Amino acid sequence: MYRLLKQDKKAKRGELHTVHGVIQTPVFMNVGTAAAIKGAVSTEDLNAIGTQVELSNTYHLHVRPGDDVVYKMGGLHKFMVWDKPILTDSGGFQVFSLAGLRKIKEEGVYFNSHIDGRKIFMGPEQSMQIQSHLASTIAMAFDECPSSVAERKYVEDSVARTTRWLSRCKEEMARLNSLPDTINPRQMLFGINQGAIFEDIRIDHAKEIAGLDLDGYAIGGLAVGESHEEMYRILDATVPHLPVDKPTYLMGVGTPENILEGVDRGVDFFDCVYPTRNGRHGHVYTNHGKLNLFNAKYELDPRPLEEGCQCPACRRYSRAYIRHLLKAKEMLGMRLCVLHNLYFYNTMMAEIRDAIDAERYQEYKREKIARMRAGE
Ligand code: PRF
Ligand code: ZN
Repeated sequence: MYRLLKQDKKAKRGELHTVHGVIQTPVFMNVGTAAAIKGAVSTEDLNAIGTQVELSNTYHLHVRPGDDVVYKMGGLHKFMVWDKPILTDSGGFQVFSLAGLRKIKEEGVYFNSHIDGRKIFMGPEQSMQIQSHLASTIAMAFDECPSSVAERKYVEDSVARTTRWLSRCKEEMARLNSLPDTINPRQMLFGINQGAIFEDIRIDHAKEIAGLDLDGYAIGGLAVGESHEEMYRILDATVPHLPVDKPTYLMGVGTPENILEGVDRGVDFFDCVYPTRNGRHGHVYTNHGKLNLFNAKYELDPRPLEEGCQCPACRRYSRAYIRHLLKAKEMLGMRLCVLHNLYFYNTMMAEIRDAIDAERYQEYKREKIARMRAGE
């Protein structure tokens, strides 16, 4: 159940009540694709850096270790020892971005596993069954994410199919939630809006799925190659047609600035691999822009990654030491950068919530972006 606590212009401050606890929104979900945050980050670490929700992927866990293994181990929460909310993405997007040869049919998608090439079929029912086995807090509907340059006719047909798939997801989820041996019988379902960069298709689709009374609504198919301005234009057009009394989730977004702009347009949930992926490459986020620790100017820099940061890396270690670890390919180097980056994102979300509470979101956003753009 979502409670809208406050609105500051279009920015929403809310709470999503789940069987695994309450999520304060706006929130950034920390990405652990294969039930692990890349960079040797444990679930104890996640608790220490302010993580509210972890995100994993249906497709990856189905391929390895297999959702039957996770189910037999009591579900993802027990398996990875994380008792707070988990959102699982449906597999749709990952099949399109990762899998080899694939064929899209009305019943679902035929594709080859990116691990061993084995033939797999996934449709809305299979995706719901796998996510029910994983027993995540929130399951995502099975969708198709058309390319940002797809032609209008292709997008129209694809969105119509995604809508039919959504009805099948809803029906299957209701059936699974009523079975006696389902681990999480109160699993939530979020629908996904698509329509590439065609505003009218987006709006029609948003209106259509808004009537299905789902637990939340995602906007998919963005941050797939279009410009930031195009993404903001689609958000401006689409979000007003999604229910304000349900959470809105912008999938796979983005940079700190993208998140600040998304919140400004009414988005509650975000996820992105940037903080983890960039951290593993020695790129760290700060209030004064992004630093590349491989830069020679940090060789003798005794300062923490960010002055005043309370993350596990900045409380002890210098830029010079972390730079050395990265150059020596020591795992600790990556780990510290990832912890700092996730802490930076999670802390920014807490600042965003405070700013909306205090009705000074515009001012906060303007200042934060200006500071990050100004650099060191
Ligand atoms: N659909 C799904 N997952 C996603 C996306 C999508 O369109 C995106 C697009 N940015 C990221 N993750 N199911
Ligand atoms: Zn830090």
